[in-house]
Order: sequence, then C-alpha cells, then structure tokens
Amino acid sequence: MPVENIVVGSHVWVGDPELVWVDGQVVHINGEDAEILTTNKKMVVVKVSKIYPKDVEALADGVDDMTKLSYLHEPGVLHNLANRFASNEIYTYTGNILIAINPFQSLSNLYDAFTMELYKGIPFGRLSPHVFAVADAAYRDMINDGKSNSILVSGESGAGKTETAKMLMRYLVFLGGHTAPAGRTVEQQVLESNPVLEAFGNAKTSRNNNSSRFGKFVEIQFDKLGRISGAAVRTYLLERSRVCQISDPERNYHCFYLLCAAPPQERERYKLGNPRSFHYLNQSNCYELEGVSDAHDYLTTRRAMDIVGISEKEQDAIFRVVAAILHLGNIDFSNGGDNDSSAVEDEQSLFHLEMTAELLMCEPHALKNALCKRAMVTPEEIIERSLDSHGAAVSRDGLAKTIYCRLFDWLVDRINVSIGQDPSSNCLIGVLDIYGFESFKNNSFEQFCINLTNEKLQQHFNQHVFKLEQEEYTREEIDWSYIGFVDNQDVLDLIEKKPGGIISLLDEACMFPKSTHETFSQKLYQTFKDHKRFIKPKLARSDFTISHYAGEVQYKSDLFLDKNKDYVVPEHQDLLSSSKCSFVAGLFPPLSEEAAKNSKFSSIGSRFKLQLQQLMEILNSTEPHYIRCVKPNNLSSPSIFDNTSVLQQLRSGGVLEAIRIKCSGYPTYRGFFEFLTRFGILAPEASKGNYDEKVACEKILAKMGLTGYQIGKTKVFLRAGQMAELDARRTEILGNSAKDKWLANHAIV
Ligand code: AD9
Ligand code: MG
Repeated sequence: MPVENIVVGSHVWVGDPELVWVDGQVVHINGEDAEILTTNKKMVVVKVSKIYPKDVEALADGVDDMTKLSYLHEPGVLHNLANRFASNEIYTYTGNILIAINPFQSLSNLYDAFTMELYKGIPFGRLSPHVFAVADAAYRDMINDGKSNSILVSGESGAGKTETAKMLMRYLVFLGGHTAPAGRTVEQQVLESNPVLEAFGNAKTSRNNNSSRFGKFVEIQFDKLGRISGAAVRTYLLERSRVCQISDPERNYHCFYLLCAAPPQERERYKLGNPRSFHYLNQSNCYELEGVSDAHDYLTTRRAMDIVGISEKEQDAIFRVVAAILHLGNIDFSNGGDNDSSAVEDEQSLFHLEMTAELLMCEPHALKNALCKRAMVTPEEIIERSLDSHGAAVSRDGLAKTIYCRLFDWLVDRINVSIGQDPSSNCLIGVLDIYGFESFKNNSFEQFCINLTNEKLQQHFNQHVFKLEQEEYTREEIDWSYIGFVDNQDVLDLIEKKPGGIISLLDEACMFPKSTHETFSQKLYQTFKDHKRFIKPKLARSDFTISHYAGEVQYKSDLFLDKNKDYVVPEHQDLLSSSKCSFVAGLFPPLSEEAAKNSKFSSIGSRFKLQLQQLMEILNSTEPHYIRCVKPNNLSSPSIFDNTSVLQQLRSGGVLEAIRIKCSGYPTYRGFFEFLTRFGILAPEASKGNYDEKVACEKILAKMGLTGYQIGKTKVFLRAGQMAELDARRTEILGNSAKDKWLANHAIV
C-alpha cells in the first residue's frame, strides 16, 4: 500500500507465518516501515508496501457478496469466507460467481422442498447465496432471453462438485419437471443417471470416498414451455489405470464391491465371493466405506438402471463383464519351459481363466492365446511369438482396462439413447462437473490433461468476468476503453498449438518407433527453451515444468508416450468381437479395413483436445454461471477453516484472478448516498452545501486530490488503493480517540 495511505491508527492486514494473514493496528511509522500490534498479540515491523487496509466498518459476520467489501484483496476475501463459514454460511458470491465451501455435514433444511420453493423466481442476489439461486438465474435467463445457459462447477477433489451438480440438477428438475409424472419421465431418468454413472465411474481415493474418476457435462434440454424435453451426458477421460492398480487406502470402482455384495444367488452365478480374494481389489486394504452399505447400493444401482432404461438382460450382461474382469485379474502366469513364453500358473489361475472365458462367452483356449501370444506381421509371413510371464500380465491388465472403458462408454451411450434428445429444443442448461487443477508430487499425463482443461476453462472464465465488469461500466456510462488484461493464451499455445505444441510433439514421438521419453523431453527442451511458460527443471533429465495460471507444475514424462496411446491389441479385439454374447461382441465392433490399418496409434491427448474444443464451443454459445467449490480442510472436518489451503484453492479456481481483473479497472464502486455517508466527514462543506448527491461526491474527491476515478450515473468508481486513501484521511480526522480505545482493548498483558 502507498505510504501516504497508512497512518498511525490504521487497521491493516499483515502476513503471518501460521494464519497467512492476521489483522492489527499501526502504532508507529518510520519511513517505509510500520510497526503493527496484531490481534494475536504480536508486535511486528513490516514494510508499508506489504500491508493491506482492513475495513473496520465491515459487518462482523461478513458480507454475502465480496464485491460489497470496501477492500477487494486477498486477506479481505479470506477473512470474509472464514467468518461466514464459522456461522455455517457456506455460500458467498463474488459478483455472479458462487463460492461454495464444503460443510462436511448436512446442514438442516438447506436443500429441502421448502427452500426450493423459496428460491423459485426470486431475482438473483435478493436471498442469501445458494446453488438454487444460481440454477434459478440460469433457468430465468433461458426463459427470458431464449438463450442456452451453462453452470460450470469446479474445485479440487472432495470440494463438493458432484454434490453441487446433483443439487443443481434436482432444482432444474423441480423447475422444469412435468406436473403429471407418468412412469419413467425424462427428468427421473436424468436424476437416476447419476447413481449409475457413480457406481461405475466413482471410487474411494485418499481424498474423497466418492471421488468421480471422470469429467461430466450434462446437457438438459427444454421445450418452448420451459419443460425438460431431453438430455445428453458427455463424459471425459475415465481413469483407466484404477481398474487394475490401486494403492492403500483407496478402492477400485464401486461396482466391483457392489457386485461382491449382491444377493447370494447372483454372487453364485458369477462365482464371486469375498472381495479380498481378487487381485484387482486386494492390492489395498480398504474394502468397506464408512456409512455405506455395498449390498444396499447394489440394489439401488439396479433400480436406477431400470429407470434409465437398461433392460434386465443388459444389466445381467453388464455385471457379467464386471465379474469377468475380477476373474481375469486373478489369472497368473509363469514363464514357460523356454523362458520366452508364458503359461497359466496353477489350478487356481486355470479356474479363473475358465470363469473369465465363460462370463465373456469365448473359448478358454482362445482367451489364453490372446493373453499370451502375439502375431508379428513381416512382409513375408506372419510369425507367432509368445510373451513372457511379465508380458502376459501386462497384456491381461491391458485387456481389463480396455473392456472396462468400453463398458463405461456403453453405459453413457445407453443412458443418452434411453433418455433421448429433443431435436426441436433450442434451449439447454449445461451442468459441468469436472476435475479442478491438480499439482501433486508426481504429475503425469492425467494431470497434464486435467490442467489443460482448467487452462481452457480459466480463459473462458477470465473473458467472462472481464466482460461483466465492462457491462457495469457501460451501464454507468463511464470511460473504460484503456483497461486491458493479460490472459493465458500463451500457455494454451504451448500445450495445444498445431503444429508445434506439446501435444503435437507427443503425437509425433508416439508415431516414431525409436522414441523414448528421453528423446521426447529433449525435443521439448529444444523447442521451448525460450518460452516463458516452459521451464526445464534444474538437474531434471526428462521432467518438464509448465507455469500454469494457478502455479507451476512439474510433470514426469516417463509414461507420457504409453499413456497417450489408445491401442487395442488386435488379438484382444478379435477375441471379444467374436464373443457369443452379443453384448460383449457389441463392445468390440469389427474394425473397418481402413480403421484396422490406422489402429496402430490413436492419440488420447489429441482426442481429448478435440473433446475440449467441442465442449468450449457449446460453452461459448451459452450464458455461463460459475460455482467454485472449496474444501475448508484436508481432514473432511466440518469445523476447520485452513487459511493456506483455502487461499491456494481460490487461486487455482481463478477467484483471485477474477479479483485481479476487477482491480485492473475500478475494484470498488459505491452508490452516491453510501459514499457520502462514509466520507461526508472529509468535506463537511460539501454535505452542508445542499448540493446534488453527485456534485457532493465530486467535491469530496476533488478536495482529496484524487485522480483517475470516475463518476457514473449512480455510483462513484474508485481505482485500486483510492478507498484506502479516503479511509486513511477519515481515520486522521476521527483522530486518536479510536486508536486509544483500540489499544486499550488489545493491550498486551
Ligand atoms: V472429486 O474431484 O469427484 O474427488 P467432488 O466431486 O468435488 O470431488 P463430492 O461432491 O464428491 O466432491 O463431495 C465430497 C463429499 O463432501 C461428499 O461425499 C459429502 O460427504 C461432502 N459434501 C459435499 N458437498 C456437500 C454439501 N453441500 N453438504 C454436505 C457435502 N456435505
Ligand atoms: Mg466428484
């Protein structure tokens, strides 16, 4: 803060090693340094430029919209959220962005029918902040403007995205449902698609017992009367590796445990027993979830499948495939007689091989060959080669992952066909529930794709926030033509530019047989050595760092090439496409000759990039609404507010970026009357002179010698720092009495 805005007695925020920010009052100023007595009873000396003004007029339990804060800065925002969270106010607006803090407890009546009724048709901002208010605004905008809307929910794992998205869908169904539900209505199907997708796409991770392992965009279509007439679900990047590899204390996908807890006759049919006996489940010691009954959820999932229109026969086939994957994982291999080949290890493995074949309805012998042998095509002949035991195990896991992903995609397609699209609908509301920015100790290709998603959404978000600010300026007829902001296009170019971006280079590397992750990394180092968003970490031989909008992330490139290749081994394809079970064969439709030739390599990165492009096209044609979910602490505790972690999330979620954009213009605006009430004291002659409110405001501002502010039609628009300057003058005028009183109250004992 500029030195002249700080006076003895100013209330300020200063950095604190534990709390991140702590408030205090200036007791002495010496040139550039201020001596501050903090409320945690420390006397600290801090550079004036490092402190932020605190609003002493702010309400004790906070404001429901950050834009009502006199000072829009990091400590102010954090303090406001903490205050509200302490009184179970989990929702707060920043303009039309909703910040939702996960309460980790059920708050009474927060989502009941009465509350839904309450929010219906009430203008946004009239009632306290709520997800229902956002859904209501989206619905009203759609009805009034005849334009599609979207609600983008983001946040880190466990922050509450999926719960929020479900709440939004429930409210939209409440608004757009038909009054006379007849059997399976579209809206019921929309809601029941959630438990089905969660059973197959969610799993317990170390951060969330019900973590979505895929991204989801649900498009709800409405007819001219505002009633739901169709829906479409799009999913993104299901986590493949989890099917055959989990670490303690995580779990595999819920459906495996559900099926192991099915009624006895069904378990018997699939020869399933204790989940502890399956390799794909017993790599972790976690089998049960607190407060969850897998047996009960199995029945719920079955019922939900009925409602979304998956037939009894199809359900049977689906669970047969799930059981087959468990048995498949239990087939072990040992090296065959000549060490270069493999054999199914023992009786047990043989039993599981037969069970897998029976469930998938293929020949056990053919299954064994598909797992253990490969055909090599040379110009002269086709040579059959045996895999060693390690190769066979890799082949087995590859098959399990491929089958599972195809099954998941089938479910999504089936749900879409069953709910049905409304071709005559011209309005939709999209709800996006997608993974937030990730930065771990080890970051691989998955984090790379997830962070690309977030960069794209961030750009969309920035442009929107900036546009809204400008609309407010235009409404008030002030001049804003010179305000610009820097966006993240340079990171997007680095990653996805064609040709020359990281994804293009990765695809090139995947197509060139001699590439390794090292040659790929060298290529990146060479190509981007002068790119300011790309960093070669010191000492790293193949890692690379990208400077994302939310911070730097160091990626390990070792598995990038493997993970980018979506390749179904022809032996697996042939085996399953000739299954006697039409469901299984349907998951592996025969490839056309053209596709068979090209099937050598299909890039997951490029496909994902394309999916994202399509998503952005839809989002760009809608009016967006944003919900930022925040996890108050990493213990899933209802009562802890961890400043450091919340701040990091506000940064990753772009909330601080939105504030930066606001600050590049006029971060504080006040109505004339409000301004006069607070600052009339600075120029008593202006208030007494019986002037028009606008003129009185101008007089005060002129007297204070401020420049750069603007006077709109009904509001004063202040540049960053000007509110602090006015407050400093006010504090001076109010004199030492306030300071003395404060010091007396906070005296160090
Ligand atoms: V992940 O990226 O899919 O791992 P999400 O989706 O952000 O994650 P989720 O919605 O699954 O998190 O929420 C995690 C848990 O927090 C839930 O299982 C609930 O126990 C809890 N939660 C979330 N939101 C609420 C809420 N509004 N009220 C009460 C909540 N509990
Ligand atoms: Mg989720």
